[in-house]
Amino acid sequence: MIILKIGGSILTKKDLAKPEVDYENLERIASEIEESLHSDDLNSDLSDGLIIVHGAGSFGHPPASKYKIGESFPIEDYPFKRLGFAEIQNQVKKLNSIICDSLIKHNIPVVSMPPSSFVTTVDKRIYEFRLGLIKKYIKEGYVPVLYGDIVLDEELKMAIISGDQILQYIAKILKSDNIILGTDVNGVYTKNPKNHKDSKLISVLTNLNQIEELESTTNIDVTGGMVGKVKELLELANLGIDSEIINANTPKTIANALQSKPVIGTKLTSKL
Ligand code: IP8
Repeated sequence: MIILKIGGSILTKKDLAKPEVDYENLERIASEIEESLHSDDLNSDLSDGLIIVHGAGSFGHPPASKYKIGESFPIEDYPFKRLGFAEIQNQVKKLNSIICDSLIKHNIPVVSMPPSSFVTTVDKRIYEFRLGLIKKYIKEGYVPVLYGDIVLDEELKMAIISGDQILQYIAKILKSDNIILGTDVNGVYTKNPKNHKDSKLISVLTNLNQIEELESTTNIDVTGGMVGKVKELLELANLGIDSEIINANTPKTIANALQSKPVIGTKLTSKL
């Protein structure tokens, strides 16, 4: 089985304050997934099923930061925070609906699974999760689509869960060994490639010490940008589950990765 995460920075115009879909990227990626699922030499990992997880981009991060989700608050602020919850949940659901529209147009039998309806967290980490239902959909030939969302938290009342945490959780339980993260850069660099010309792409990443500067991405990202992703994926690597970070902005990269063809990127592993 393959778990594919598509970053919010690919599917939305993430640096803009207002929510806006990047329709060009969405259309291209949907057609790359369609081509891969219907290719004649379908690789065995893909024939075992596909789960898509997407980020929230400009639909989720700006309101999550505006409402300071994840910080503790006095109880009299709860009505305001609840409205924030509603607004964020509604925004990311809208993005998910647009993404699913495009995937359906490309003949992909998606089933949208909003995490806020079946996931809870304790101190921002997943606690309850209805994985059995996802497994059933996969068995029936559907492609479940999950996304970064806002959920109930036992301690903080509400928390943001990133698509990366969802991906990590599912991969861990299903012991999936084909995990692909499509981002807007070629992989993990020694320094943020957007700010440092002398940064180098790390082709195999086994630990955080290989990264010289652990700064977050420049755009508003409440879930930690590339550093957040790397931490989730290294945790998987330590359990023997490898993954790769690739550039979903480069045409054909998602298609090639889904079809197990070589692509430029960073492999996260504990095996040298
Ligand atoms: O874009 C964040 O998910 P991510 C979810 O995968 C929200 O980090 C609601 C900001």
